[in-house]
Amino acid sequence: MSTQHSELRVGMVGYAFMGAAHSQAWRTVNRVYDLPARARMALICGRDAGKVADAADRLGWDAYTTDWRDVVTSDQIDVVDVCTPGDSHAEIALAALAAGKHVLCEKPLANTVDEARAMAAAAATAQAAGVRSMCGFNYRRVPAVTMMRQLIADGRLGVIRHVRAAYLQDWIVDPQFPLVWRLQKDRAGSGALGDIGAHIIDLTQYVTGQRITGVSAVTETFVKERPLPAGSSGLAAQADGNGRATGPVTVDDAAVFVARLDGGSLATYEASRFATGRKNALRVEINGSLGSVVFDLERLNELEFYDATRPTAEQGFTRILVTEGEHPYMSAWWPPGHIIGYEHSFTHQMRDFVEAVATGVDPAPSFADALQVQLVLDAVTRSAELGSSWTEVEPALAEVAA
Ligand code: SOE
Repeated sequence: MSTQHSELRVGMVGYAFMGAAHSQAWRTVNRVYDLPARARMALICGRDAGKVADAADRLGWDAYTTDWRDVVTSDQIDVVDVCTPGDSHAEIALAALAAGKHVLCEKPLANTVDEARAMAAAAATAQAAGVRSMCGFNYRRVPAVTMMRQLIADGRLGVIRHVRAAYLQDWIVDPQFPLVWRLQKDRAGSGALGDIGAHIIDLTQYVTGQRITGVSAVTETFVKERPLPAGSSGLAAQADGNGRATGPVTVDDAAVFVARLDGGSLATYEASRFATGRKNALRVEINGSLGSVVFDLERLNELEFYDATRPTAEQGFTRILVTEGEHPYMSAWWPPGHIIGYEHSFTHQMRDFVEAVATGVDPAPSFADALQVQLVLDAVTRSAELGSSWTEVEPALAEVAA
C-alpha cells in the first residue's frame, strides 16, 4: 500500500527551455523519490493561449492560463515556479510570496541588485510565516558537484589556493542570429555574465564554501547590431546593408574576471557565448594544498581527483565515476555505471525543494544566496565599466613589433 502523501500543487510561469526542463523534473520527481508530499502539475502559464495550451498537453500540466496573476492568486496553488525571462522574476515572485506561495525562481534571481534585494527581503518576511523560497542554480545538484563540495568540506584538498571556472557556449557566434530577448539588457539584465556566469559564480562559492569579495573584470560585445526577430516590436531599429531591420545588442557577449574569495583563494572566471565549438561547456577546477578536483559538465558523471597525500610514485589525477548508490542523489536511479544526464539535476532540485517545503525547512540556495550572486554580477559589470584596475601594455617600438 502506498504511503499517504499530502499534495503540493504547482503553478509554473513560462514554458520555453527552462519550463520544459522544470516540467520534466516535476513529472519525474514523484516517481523516483518517496517524498513527504507529492508535486502536482496543476497550472502552467504563458502569454500565447495556443502555445501554452499545447505546452500544457505536451509537458503534462492539468490546466493552463495566460495570466500569471491567476497562478499567484489561486487558492488551488501552493508553489509558484518562475521560469520566465529575468525582467519578470521580481514582479511574479514578489506577488507570489505576498500571496503566501512557496517560490522556486530560475537563475539569475533578478535583472538588478535592487530587484534581488527586494526579493530577498520579501522571502525573509514570508519565511517567518513558513513560506519557503529557492533560486534554481541546478548545477549544484549534479551529483559530482555535490561530491566536489563534500571532498573540500572534508579537507581532502587542504587549503584552497585557486578556483578556475569557465562556462562557454557558441550559439550566437553567427552575426545573423537575431536579437532575441537574452541579448537585450532590459529583458535579460546582462548577457553571458548573468546567464552562464551566474552559474559558475554560484557553483564555485557552493563547492568551496567561500564568497567572492572582490573582482577585476573586462567584458565585450563582439557583435553590436543584430537582425530583429520576426514579429518583434518596440525595438529600436535601423536597416542593415540588405535592408533588414536590425537593433543594438545591449548586453555582454563575454565576461572575463579575476576574483578573490574570503578564504584567501585566487579565482579566474570566463563566461562567453563566443567560444566557437563549445556548446555548453562548464568546467571548474579547484586547487588546494593537499590536492585538486575538476568537474566538467560534458562528463557530468565524473570527477577528476588529485590526492597529493598519496605516495609520490602513485600520484596522478584519478577519474571517479560518480554513479555509486552512496554518491549524492544516485541511490534513486540505476545501478553503478548507468550514467545520468543534465535533466536529472532538475529532478534533484525538485526533490530537495519539495522535501524542504514539506518538512518546513528552508531550501538552498535561498534568495539571500542568490542576492549575493547578483551583487557579484553587479561588481563585475561596474569593474568592467570603470576599467579601474586595467593597466595598458606599452606598445613595443614599431620596428621591434614587426
Ligand atoms: C542558455 O545560456 C542556458 O539555457 C542557460 O540559461 C541555462 O541556465 C544553462 O543551464 C544552459 O544554457
